[in-house]
Amino acid sequence: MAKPATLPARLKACDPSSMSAFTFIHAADLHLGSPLSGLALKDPDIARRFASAGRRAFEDLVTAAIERSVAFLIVAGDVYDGDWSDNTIGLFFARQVARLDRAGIPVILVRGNHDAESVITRSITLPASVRSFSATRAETHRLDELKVALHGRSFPNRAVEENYALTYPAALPGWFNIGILHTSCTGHAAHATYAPCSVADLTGRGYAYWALGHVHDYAELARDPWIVFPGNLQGRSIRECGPKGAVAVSVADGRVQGVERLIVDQARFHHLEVDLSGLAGEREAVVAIEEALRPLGAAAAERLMAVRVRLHGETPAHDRLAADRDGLTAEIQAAAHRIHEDLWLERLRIETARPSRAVTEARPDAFAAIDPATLLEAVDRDPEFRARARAALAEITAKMPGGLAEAEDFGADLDALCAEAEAVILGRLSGRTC
Ligand SMILES: [Mn+2]
Repeated sequence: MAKPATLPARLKACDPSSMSAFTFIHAADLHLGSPLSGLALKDPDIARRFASAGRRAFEDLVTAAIERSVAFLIVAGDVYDGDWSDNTIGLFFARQVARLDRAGIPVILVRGNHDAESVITRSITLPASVRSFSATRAETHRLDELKVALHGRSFPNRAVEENYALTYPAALPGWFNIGILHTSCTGHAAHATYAPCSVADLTGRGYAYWALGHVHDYAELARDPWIVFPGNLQGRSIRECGPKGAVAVSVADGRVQGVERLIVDQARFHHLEVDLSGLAGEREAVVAIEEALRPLGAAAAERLMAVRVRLHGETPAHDRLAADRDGLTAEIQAAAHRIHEDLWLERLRIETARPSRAVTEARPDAFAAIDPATLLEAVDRDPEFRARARAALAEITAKMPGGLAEAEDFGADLDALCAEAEAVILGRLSGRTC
């Protein structure tokens, strides 16, 4: 009994908050129930694996929280992507937070624009250790044993234009204060403006850590105090590239000692640019693409990897590449599989160009008078043709299912479409004359 008795005696000598050392996890934007969009994969089994990546990422985060015996888990908004179509996604979250509850790890969350009170119409009872914040005013949850004060406010509706940060209470003296806020902060090109605030508004509260959510890229806005966007847990499309996850924040003596990214994404998106300048043929092009893909095998590791390949540069192979898009797509996919079994071609963009002189030089005499490339370029510039092409595009776009036209960037660039059509025609012509 002598040993345990000495510890409280030492604790009493100092302020308890200065003695405690703990780690917590800060996550945001789980977007559970979100479909991974824009994936050009036709295999339904693969598509399903991509679609379940967000749930598996959260499962892994919960496992990491339990293994590390963290003190608590914060989710700074957008647990759900939107209203549940049935109870499946709500039950999934309930099951995961119950794992944390059994491990003695409380969960503290605010609602964001995607899971605002008015957006989510169903509910499932969560363990009592899961605490969420009011949507009418900022409030404080205290974890007495750690002397941690968590300040937060939920979104009542999708759009919050008020500067929520200014409504947050002053820091509790002698406590470790954390602000939890779903916000676009000073603005982000890819994210709508919600609960806008300045960095100065946040630092002015006197908290030790700001757990932000909403912006899907990892960002440290400040380190004194720490103001962090952990990014979303799982990238959902080619617009959300690179490693995704949460952060583990270690605290000792009432101060943040370190912020470590916990990468838990189960599927990753990557943009790959391949310069084919000067390469003579299709085979050389595929070899160059395979070499460019190779480093992604290591990055993929145990996860799915979706890569968008953009080919560019002036190459005599241009017409052939563009003329047989399906064949080239299959060859690139096969090259990707030689590197890693779960390296998937998300989309192929052929933006190479024909070397400007090569076309006319390569033409046999019979074609010199009527050079098809010159003819096509003239058609391309013709205002009447362009007007008809735009009208046709508008007609097709209107008939595409909701959101698809936008997701595919369909018809965004008439010049690129014309260049591709031109290449297809020239590729087929050269195939026939060679
Ligand atoms: Mn959001």
